Amino acid sequence: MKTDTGQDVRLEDYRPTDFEIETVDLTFRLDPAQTRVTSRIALRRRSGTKADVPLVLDGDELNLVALKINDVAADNECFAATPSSLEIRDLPETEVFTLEIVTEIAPAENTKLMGLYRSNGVYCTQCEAEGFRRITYFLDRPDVLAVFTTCIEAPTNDAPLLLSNGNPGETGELGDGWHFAVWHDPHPKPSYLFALVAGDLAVVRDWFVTRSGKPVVLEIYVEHGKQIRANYAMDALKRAMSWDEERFGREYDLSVFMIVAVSDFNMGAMENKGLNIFNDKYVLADSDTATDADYANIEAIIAHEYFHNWTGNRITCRDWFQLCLKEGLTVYRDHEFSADMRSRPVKRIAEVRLLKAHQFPEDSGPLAHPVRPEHYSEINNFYTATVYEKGSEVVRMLATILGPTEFKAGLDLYFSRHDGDAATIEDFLKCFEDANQVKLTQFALWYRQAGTPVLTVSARFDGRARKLMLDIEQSAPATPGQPKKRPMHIPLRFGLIDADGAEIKTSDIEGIDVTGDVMHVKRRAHKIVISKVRKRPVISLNRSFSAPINIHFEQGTEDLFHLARFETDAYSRWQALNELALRGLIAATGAVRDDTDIVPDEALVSGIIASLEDGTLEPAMRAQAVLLPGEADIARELGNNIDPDAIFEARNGVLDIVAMTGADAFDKVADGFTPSGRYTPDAESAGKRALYLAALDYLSRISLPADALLPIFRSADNMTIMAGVLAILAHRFPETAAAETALAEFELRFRENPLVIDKWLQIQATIPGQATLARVKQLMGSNHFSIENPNRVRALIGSFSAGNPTGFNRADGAAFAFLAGLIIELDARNPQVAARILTSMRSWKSLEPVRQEKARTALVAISEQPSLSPDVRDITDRTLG
Ligand code: 0A1
Ligand code: ZN
Repeated sequence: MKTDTGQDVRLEDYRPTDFEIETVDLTFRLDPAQTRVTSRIALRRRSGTKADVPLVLDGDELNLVALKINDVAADNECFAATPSSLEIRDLPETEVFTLEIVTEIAPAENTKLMGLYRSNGVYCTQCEAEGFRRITYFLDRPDVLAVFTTCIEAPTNDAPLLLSNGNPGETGELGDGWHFAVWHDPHPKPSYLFALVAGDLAVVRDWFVTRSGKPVVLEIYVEHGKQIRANYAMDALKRAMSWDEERFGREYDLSVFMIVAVSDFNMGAMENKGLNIFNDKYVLADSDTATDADYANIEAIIAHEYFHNWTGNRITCRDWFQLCLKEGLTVYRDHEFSADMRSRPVKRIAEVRLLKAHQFPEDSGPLAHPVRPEHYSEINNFYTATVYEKGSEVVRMLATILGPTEFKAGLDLYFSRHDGDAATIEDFLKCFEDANQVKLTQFALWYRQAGTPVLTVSARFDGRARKLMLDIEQSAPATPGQPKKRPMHIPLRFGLIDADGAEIKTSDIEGIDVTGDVMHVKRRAHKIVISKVRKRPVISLNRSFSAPINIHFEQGTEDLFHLARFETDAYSRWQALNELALRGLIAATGAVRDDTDIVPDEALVSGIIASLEDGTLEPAMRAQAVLLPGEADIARELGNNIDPDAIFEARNGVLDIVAMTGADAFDKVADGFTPSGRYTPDAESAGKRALYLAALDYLSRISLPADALLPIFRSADNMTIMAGVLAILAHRFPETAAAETALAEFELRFRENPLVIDKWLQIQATIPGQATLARVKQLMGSNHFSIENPNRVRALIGSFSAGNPTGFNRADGAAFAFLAGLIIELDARNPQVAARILTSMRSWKSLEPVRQEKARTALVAISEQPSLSPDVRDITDRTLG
């Protein structure tokens, strides 16, 4: 256990190390129970560091076997070793000296999956953020950059494959059935980017020639027999490599790029230099086992990790407070990549949905923190939607504010000025300032202030004077530790649409700076006058979601319908329809709680159906139009006193009405888009499948009973349709013979494929209603579940707690109590995953009082455990507030 338990680390306390590490020579003698790690490090005392300053290296659950200083065994008096640190006094007086540190670790017993561990018989590592210190004592922080050479020794039988970062070097036999391989990484890097893989894996090989003509061997390592399922990942990798050259001028810099898929992984994937390690869920795909969403995720994550080679590896972070420097920027890059590979507006809708579903609740609850936090007690808990997704939105806003050419100039300067550095957000912003002679002082607040800003807008049109008056006020809610906020620079894309649906050109705007179609909201209040507007326009605000904010604008439904029909920006058409639907769902929830009838807004219903039928729209867009806001969206909008059962009932009521009114249209779509021909994972085909499934989902409310869905499920020839129909069956007709039969057939067919079984677990965990808790408990007892595997835990427990509002928020609190028990059990094995799952309780204070009290009791039960990990302790304390 770490000794720095619960210690508050503060950004303001940052100071460089007293020593630098120039080179690291690692030798691993691999053994599941007793791996011996010999680390020779060449250190340099920084100028200004006094000779009597001790060297304190980080460790975590380490066991020191031997220590040499300048090749001489160290005297016991001159060092102190504990599992979490190695302090060396009486160092040589020379500026440069070497240490040789021998530690022993047990990869097979490493259940935290941080450091060196075993996954399905394969040795692998995860070192971000602080895993390297579980391998050897080191200055384990991102601003210590060293050149690594790694020698791996292992029994040839057990581990024919020996990989590490950089370029391959010498290999050979050692006798007694052992062999070795040496890897050298010429790029200085922080320890969190170190990686090692050893085992028996198959490889898929390809190549890429960079635009300056350098050949790169590409290798994806997977379990034997799964090679064919790595082809899509390889294709995505090659596309990402050329795209990064074209769009951002970034070329790859080693002769080999390797990806290894492992089945036990705490997160999605990891960008280790030259040797990315992936959760196999984000590598393996074929049409029988992967859905369209899986393909899209694989494409995005392969690209994300590859893009880190520049934004993260060549330029890394000075300290972990700067995590968004690499993550926000890299997410922005992968979003742009997917937008170019697929449909830009559909991708934007997906991004906004995700942001609102995960980041907005985080930003409005007890776990809210700035994109660049200023203190933390456990860094693992800061790999959040705020750092990643809002971090990406902040970069997007920078691009919007500056304009494409200026944004590119700033980014080019960043790449050239900071190549090889461990940089900060200030360094990043300075590049955009210097390249464009602008000041970004106010913009920088986006990194420092937590909470989703709110723009309150009112509009008045004076026909006589031909003036449109807009009053805009900005505010931001209080968040933990930040009661007051300063006004931020909010880039608000806007447009005015006339009665015929044409865009009104505006040239005469007072009260705010405008560039192109962007208003620069900077003050707390703006009184804006737009002149020369002949007729009353319909106002469209925050086009393409130019800023991650909430807008309070009492815009009439007529106007929203107008936008839903005529907005020229496709994303904004969806936004208008979605806003209307949300209003309808909120009204319906009120009706359910008041025990009155749900009165459908006819215009809304016909608007939804019109979008469904609109053949000029791409199918994916039509699917998005009928995919109404979810229960969580409604809850977020309501904000407090949430009764998930009422929301569920209301939403069902509205969907039933849409289904009945649009029965013919849904029938036509279901017929017209019935999949035929060979499956291909491209976005266009995926859009058609999404539309088909959306139609089936509606029809299942009226004319498509479970018995009719079963044959559709049985005849599906790809996983998208099969899992989609299975979910409709299980969720709409729970416990019917047809649903249970389909679930059983699915299990029988895929019982040997854990990634597919995850879908089976997830579908069941998200069956709405009280009864699901018992099912989850029963599934935990099945041989498909293992608390040791993070994917299984996320599929069953994570989907239940984060994706089943009625099942998880049972009024009797039984599911909260269940989760508390599980978190305590899981925490003892894998604190990082336990802490992450526990964040599903973050919005407990917005529940109605009875559920709220039950949730509090469960959180207190966790909190009262004496031996919680720092990870779970941190989340529990902050959640309880
Ligand atoms: N840097 C990775 C995310 C990551 C973070 C922590 C991990 O282990 C605790 C693993 C991966 C990324 O952004 O993809
Ligand atoms: Zn990342």
